[in-house]
Amino acid sequence: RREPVTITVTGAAGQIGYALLFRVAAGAMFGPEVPVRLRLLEVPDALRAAEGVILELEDCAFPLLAGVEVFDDANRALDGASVAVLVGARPRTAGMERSDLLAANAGIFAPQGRAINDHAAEDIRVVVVGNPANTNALIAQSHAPDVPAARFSALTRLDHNRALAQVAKRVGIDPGHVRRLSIWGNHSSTQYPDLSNVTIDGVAGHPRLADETWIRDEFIPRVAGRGAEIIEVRGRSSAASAANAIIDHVRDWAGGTAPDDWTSAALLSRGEYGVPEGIFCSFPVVSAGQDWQVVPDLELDAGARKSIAASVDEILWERQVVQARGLL
Ligand code: NAX
Repeated sequence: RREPVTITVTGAAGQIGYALLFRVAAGAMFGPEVPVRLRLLEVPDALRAAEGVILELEDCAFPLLAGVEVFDDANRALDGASVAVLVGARPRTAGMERSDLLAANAGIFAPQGRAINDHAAEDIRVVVVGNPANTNALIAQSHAPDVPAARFSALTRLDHNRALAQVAKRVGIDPGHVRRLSIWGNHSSTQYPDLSNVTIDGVAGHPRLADETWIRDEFIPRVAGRGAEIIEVRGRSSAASAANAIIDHVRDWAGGTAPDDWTSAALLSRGEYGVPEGIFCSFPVVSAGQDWQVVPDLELDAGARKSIAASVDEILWERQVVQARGLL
């Protein structure tokens, strides 16, 4: 048996936390050989609810769960963390401006970034889930100057998985046959799900995926609007599918992506594909078990460039709001 991996989850008493923690404790992130130690972070008002989740984790008698503790202090929760899943965020409430939402979240992600800088393990990997995820990731990363920027990411794997599922349905196969799909831009309704490189069983150019009208009027709005659709149908926002995407993201980052495939994650841009430096943007990415790498040299036609630019503009606007308020 190997040494336990320390995983910090914030917002642990929330609905994503409830869908995530039991699977992580069962070994879904690091496999059946690797014990996990969970450190949970919650706001004081939700500590008791988080303690209830811990009681249930205990009652599962998971053989891989080497320990679980809850804190209301980010420095302690992130102490020794090799993985930080930052889920807890300030939700948008009625009458709240988007700019106020950005500012409220900066107040959460700045101290968490500092806590990661000062207390996390050498091999820390951070995935920001709480919305607005791209900008929250930028705030956390910018408060962790001693941690390589490549250790920070924001989650767009749920968008990626949603898109894989829609493609599989369209073609009439299982999602496991679909590869090389890309989510570009912001984790928001402006994202650009890109089918131009998709292969089905290794073959590009499937005729059912070449229908521009379907892509524009059905596929893209379906994927970009899926979060809203889930709320409308289920009555609550996505939780189990978000937890599943978090597990896929960390598993592929630490364990590596499949040789003939890639996935999507939002990373700090270094200017790839003309995306301005210094914002978190979703790209097609691979991992060999170390850092994420943006897939190089993909062809983007004029329409794709325009769609990506529109989403990038939204990320730039978000950055400008937090910058103007002195939060970066
Ligand atoms: P919930 O409201 O069920 O849970 C959030 C939890 O975070 C609450 O228990 C709250 O007490 C806690 N929290 C708030 N501030 C905190 C802080 N400063 N430190 C620690 N904990 C704190 O929301 P849930 O449905 O779990 O969603 C959480 C976040 O994920 C939301 O921001 C949501 O928008 C975002 N999502 C992001 C997705 C993505 O793909 N990137 C998809 C799913 C989800 O919508």
